[in-house]
Amino acid sequence: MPRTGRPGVLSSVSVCDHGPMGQLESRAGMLPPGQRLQKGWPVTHYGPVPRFKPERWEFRVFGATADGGKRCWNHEEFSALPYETVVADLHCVTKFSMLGAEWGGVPAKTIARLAPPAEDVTHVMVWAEYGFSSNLRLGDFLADDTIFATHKDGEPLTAEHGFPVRLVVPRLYAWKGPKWVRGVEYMTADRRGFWEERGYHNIGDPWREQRYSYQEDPGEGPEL
Ligand SMILES: Nc1nc2c(c(=O)[nH]1)N[C@H]1C(S)=C(S)[C@@H](COP(=O)(O)O)O[C@H]1N2
Ligand SMILES: [Mo]
Repeated sequence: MPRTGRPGVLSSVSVCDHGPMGQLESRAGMLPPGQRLQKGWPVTHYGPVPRFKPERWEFRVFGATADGGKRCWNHEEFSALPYETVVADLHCVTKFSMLGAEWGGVPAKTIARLAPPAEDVTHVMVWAEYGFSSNLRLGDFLADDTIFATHKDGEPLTAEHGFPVRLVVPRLYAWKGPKWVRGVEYMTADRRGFWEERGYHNIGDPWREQRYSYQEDPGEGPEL
């Protein structure tokens, strides 16, 4: 895979802008502008770590589905879904980045294949325990490297990192990847999630440094 910079070195990424759906593969292992490399893996989230209750847990796809119904997987069923891995970086808006983790789990596009969205779906809301949520454009959700991760570097996630399932969206800031995911809502119009309502950018592309909602251009997010 060709690389235009050394891993962990901030180079002229801002001039190689391929647009909102850009060629992010070529940027793997590089630091977006304003980010610094983090050794180890810090824990960052709002609120308490939920306790996993296997008998009550389900992963639910709802909203504007193609057939109008809902789709649920219990933990056993979810664990049996086709497992894939993605090597990808995680960029926190508080400016640390973790590079080169191997995430294992179920690609979001697999979920969308098993529980397809209606034709007019434009966005998804990913829901987590305690009502945490984050909204994504359907294109970011369906990107090849967007994955509902159950494992990192071959080990099951720990509770504080999102066990049993967290979303990883390597092309966006890490708040767009809820830990402790419980569901996906297909939407025919955009709506802001938890951090997007509280001052963070509706799209959150780290390569464009889309950190805060005041940076949004017209049309990049629903009115606040
Ligand atoms: N449910 C939930 N998921 C969340 C958050 C949160 O507050 N709640 N914070 C996000 C943010 S801001 C970051 S940087 C990453 C951090 O993941 P980590 O703690 O595994 O490093 O989780 C994201 N997922
Ligand atoms: Mo973050």
